[in-house]
Amino acid sequence: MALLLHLADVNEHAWAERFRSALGNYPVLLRSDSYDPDDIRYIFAWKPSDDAFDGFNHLKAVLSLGAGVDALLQHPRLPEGVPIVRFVDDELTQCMSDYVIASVTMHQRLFSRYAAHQKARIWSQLYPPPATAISVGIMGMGQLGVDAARKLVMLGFKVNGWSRTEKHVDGVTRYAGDETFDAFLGATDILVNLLPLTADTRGILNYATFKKLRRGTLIGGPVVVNAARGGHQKEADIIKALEDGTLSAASLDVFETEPLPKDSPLWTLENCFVTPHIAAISSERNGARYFSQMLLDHEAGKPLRNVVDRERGY
Ligand code: NDP
Ligand code: OXD
Repeated sequence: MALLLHLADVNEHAWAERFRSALGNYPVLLRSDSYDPDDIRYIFAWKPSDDAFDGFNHLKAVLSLGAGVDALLQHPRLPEGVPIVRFVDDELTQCMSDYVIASVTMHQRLFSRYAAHQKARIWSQLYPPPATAISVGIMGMGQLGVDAARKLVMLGFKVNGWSRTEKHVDGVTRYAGDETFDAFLGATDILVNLLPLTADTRGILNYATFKKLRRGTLIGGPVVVNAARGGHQKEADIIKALEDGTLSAASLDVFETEPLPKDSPLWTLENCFVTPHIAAISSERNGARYFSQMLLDHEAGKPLRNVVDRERGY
């Protein structure tokens, strides 16, 4: 019995050390170690290569370092029938809410305009509307969306939440299903994307979507904040919307191609705020603790938690 780590572009050794101290005698292996594939019961994965799961016939679960599992679900040889457990963590949720609140309040206070004015030495007193006049629409009312929604309500914003099924959150206006999408957009000044990337949600941040957002409340026009996946956004459409005023600004943490190519116009558009996919990263300390406890519980006969629904795609 053993746990195998299969991690790309993160510090595999640091994760292994954390897992070893949390798992005690339970073996933790790296791909560079020698082992019998039949001994591997769990694979802890991040951006696994195409052959990552080949030859492992006794897997009990795949553990996803990321909260989002879109890349894992698109893996060409993901073993059928093996449960996938995703990362759910209070600190990660807090970090995402921090990012959302920072972005929303920045746009509500028109800081992107003032940054441009400062550069041009323009003294122009635009009075931002109060938070209570602004509607934030959150797409995706799951682990992350609900927390961000609650915190924005506490700050005084009007909050709309859109999900697949109805979600009740105090102070949040609910919208559920495709048939409510246009009404949700029409009641939203600042659109925040916290959806999982699935066949249904790919490309949802497009020009037609932006055109349906509410105008007239936020000076300059509506704003988009994407902290979920680059596959949700059509970057050509975002650029067009930022240039023609359909959107007054955007905050983007994720991109169609990551790292964002050097020649992308998104880098230099004055009303576009780029961060390098850091809205909420999985901490080694919490991740190793969470998955180690899950693994030990499962070995003791308890059910796995936060198992991904492969059919639904999240
Ligand atoms: P959850 O699975 O907890 O929540 C997903 C939400 O999206 C649910 O409310 C679900 O509806 C809703 N949803 C799914 N499909 C649709 C649809 N077709 N139409 C309307 N609503 C839909 O996910 P999390 O909140 O944990 O995470 C969301 C995403 O955030 C992740 O998948 C990941 O891509 C991204 N992420 C980004 C990070 C970053 O650093 N940038 C860090 C961590 C996560 P319902 O409630 O009805 O099921
Ligand atoms: C995640 C991410 O899905 O970091 O956890 O994007």
